[in-house]
Amino acid sequence: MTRILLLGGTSEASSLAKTLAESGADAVFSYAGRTAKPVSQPLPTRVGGFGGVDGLAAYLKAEAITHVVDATHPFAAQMSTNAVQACETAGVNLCAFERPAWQAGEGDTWVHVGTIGEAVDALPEAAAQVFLAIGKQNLTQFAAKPQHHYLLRLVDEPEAPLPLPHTTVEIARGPFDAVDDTALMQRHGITHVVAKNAGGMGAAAKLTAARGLGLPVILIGRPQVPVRPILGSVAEVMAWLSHTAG
Ligand code: 3Y8
Ligand code: NAP
Repeated sequence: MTRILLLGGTSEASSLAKTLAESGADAVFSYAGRTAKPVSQPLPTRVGGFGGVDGLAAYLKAEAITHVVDATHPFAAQMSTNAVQACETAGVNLCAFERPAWQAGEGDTWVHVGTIGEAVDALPEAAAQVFLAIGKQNLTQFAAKPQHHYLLRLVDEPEAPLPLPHTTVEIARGPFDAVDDTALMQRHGITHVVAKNAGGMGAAAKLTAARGLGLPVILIGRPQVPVRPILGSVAEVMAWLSHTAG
């Protein structure tokens, strides 16, 4: 009997959840609990970590999970790594459902970097207006360049003081729109954009806006995760589930 754990937190996970619910699949949706009010899902939903690899392996056994679909964000490298190890231990089928990385197009001025630290190094010495659209978890390293004014877009109001001296905080949850992002970046006189190569549509608006405004984008490459099958559409995941059933 197929029972699915869907590791969520992305637009892909939400679209898969809808199809699974419509098909009457026995599935559980999982959030990390990173945001105050995550978007509700049409599946039974659990929130919070599993307690590392062992905790996830124990959960898979206790819940008689037969398939894990890792539809977490390409930068959720710890979750993806844990899923590979836990599914191996528990003998559970695993696939990733992931969107491809963004590719530069005509008119894009992208500076590719490998880490957050390299993104900080890629910022100029002279004070600039930086749209730091990477969320809340990786801000501290930018304190090495306090001379810039940082426009931060966060999902929730920050609970603790921010680690940067000059900031403007925009509270918003994507997916975002290029027209709105263009107006936002013009309003704040943005000169540089820093982004993760998330891929997908939900966060691409700022790249389109940067292209239109002729601004450079410092683009952080994806972290390494262990090899596992990667599918690119809801249809492929549904086919994988039926091919590996039983
Ligand atoms: C908690 C669930 C859906 C999913 C929507 C996608 C699109 C909108 C764009 C910018 C970039 C960023 C950030 C972003 C986007 C989607 C998707 C996506 C980027 C929610 C969500 C959770 C999170 C966690 C949050 C991180 C942060 C990253 C903001 C829900 C809204 C910057 C990633 O405050 C925090 O601690 C936020 C943490 C991880 C990255 C970071 O390191 O700070 N996402 N985002 C999930 C959980 O608890 O398991 O609250 O409803 C989901 C979405 N965020 O269902 O339609 O699919 O990517 N999320 C990035 O790409 O760089 C914003 O501002 O331009
Ligand atoms: P991460 O660094 O890879 O994971 C850290 C820990 O958070 C994991 O070890 C696990 O805790 C827990 N966790 C992560 N995702 C989970 C999930 N879907 N369900 C249950 N526990 C989860 O993860 P992250 O980058 O903080 O991402 C957290 C969530 O935000 C994920 O759902 C991800 O899809 C979403 N998201 C992240 C980004 C991003 O830029 N990182 C962007 C958009 C959405 P235990 O070890 O205790 O099991």
